[in-house]
Amino acid sequence: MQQVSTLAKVASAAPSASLPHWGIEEVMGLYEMPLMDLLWQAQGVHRANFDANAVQRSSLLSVKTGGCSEDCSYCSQSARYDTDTERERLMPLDEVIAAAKVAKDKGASRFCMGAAWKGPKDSDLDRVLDMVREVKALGMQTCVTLGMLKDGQAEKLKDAGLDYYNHNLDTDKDFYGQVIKTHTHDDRLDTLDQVRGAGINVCSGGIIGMGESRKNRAALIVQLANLPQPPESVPINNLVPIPGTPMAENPRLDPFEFVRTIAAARITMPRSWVRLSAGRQEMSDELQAMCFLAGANSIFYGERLLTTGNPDVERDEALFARLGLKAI
Ligand code: SAM
Ligand code: DTB
Ligand code: SF4
Repeated sequence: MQQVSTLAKVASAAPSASLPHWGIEEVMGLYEMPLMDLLWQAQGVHRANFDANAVQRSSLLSVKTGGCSEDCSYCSQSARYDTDTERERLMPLDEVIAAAKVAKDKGASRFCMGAAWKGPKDSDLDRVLDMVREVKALGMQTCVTLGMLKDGQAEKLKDAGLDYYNHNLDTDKDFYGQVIKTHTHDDRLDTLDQVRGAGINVCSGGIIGMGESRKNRAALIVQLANLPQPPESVPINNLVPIPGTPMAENPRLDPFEFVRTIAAARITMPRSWVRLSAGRQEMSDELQAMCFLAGANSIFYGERLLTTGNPDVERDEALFARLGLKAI
């Protein structure tokens, strides 16, 4: 019975159909499928909605680093943990533009600027608005991730030309309090509402490998897929364990569980870009290829994420060539 209803939903993932509501048991059912069947199903959904050989590339820049008031247990930038990350003030505009030009020349289509804030002060937001305008003027898509937004801030970002706002649900609502105590899952949802209301594309996903259960992972996927409108972009991050944080010694997740999470995101959010995000540096080329087969069609591109490393451009170019992937 379970299998029948899931298959019907997958069939309804055709580009023109309205999107169904997902239940936790159904998504658990996806996770429990034999891996080859799951990949087959995910690949079918992927091909019905996207060019299966095209991968979008976004470059990241940390424009304000460290010293964050929040206590996210995975994060190198929280002021509460003794990590190697050096604090840096909000970057001058010219340095941001220079970095965006380099990213564009290397082949990134989107430039994402991240700030270690609980949320931006209006005076800081004004400086970020200039960054958005100038990056947009280079002909790149723009994305920022600045934390929680107050009334009116999303509209200002929209007016400056922002294409995407990244704000991850990060983990299942039921597990959230074990990872973060300084704000709530509902706070995150409020900001997503503001972003959506301002007409900005939503980028929202999560991190796995934080000690959550499979059911927590499935619940995160359900919570993302059942948003009033699914995010246009869904980053799936594998925990990068950061020395000094409470998650420094977390055991590594089975890589196939990561692949299953990508497939579950692809099947439940058929028209969203699913991004194979943090943790790629530690992945083999073969594991990354399996993630693309599971329906990932976007990556972070360039040597750095925010404070940690990412595969270098030469390695990614070689991987794209070996797999016959085209960059978009
Ligand atoms: N402060 C803002 C916020 O929390 O939304 C923006 C920056 S925050 C670093 C952006 C996202 O990076 C987090 O929501 C989390 O999903 C991801 N992230 C941070 N540290 C990570 C880590 N060690 N491993 C994997 N993902 C991580
Ligand atoms: C997202 O989901 N992953 C990116 C981006 N959005 C901002 C950040 C990953 C950060 C990994 C750890 C670090 O470099 O500090
Ligand atoms: Fe701050 Fe964002 Fe890191 Fe949380 S994830 S500590 S809000 S920078």
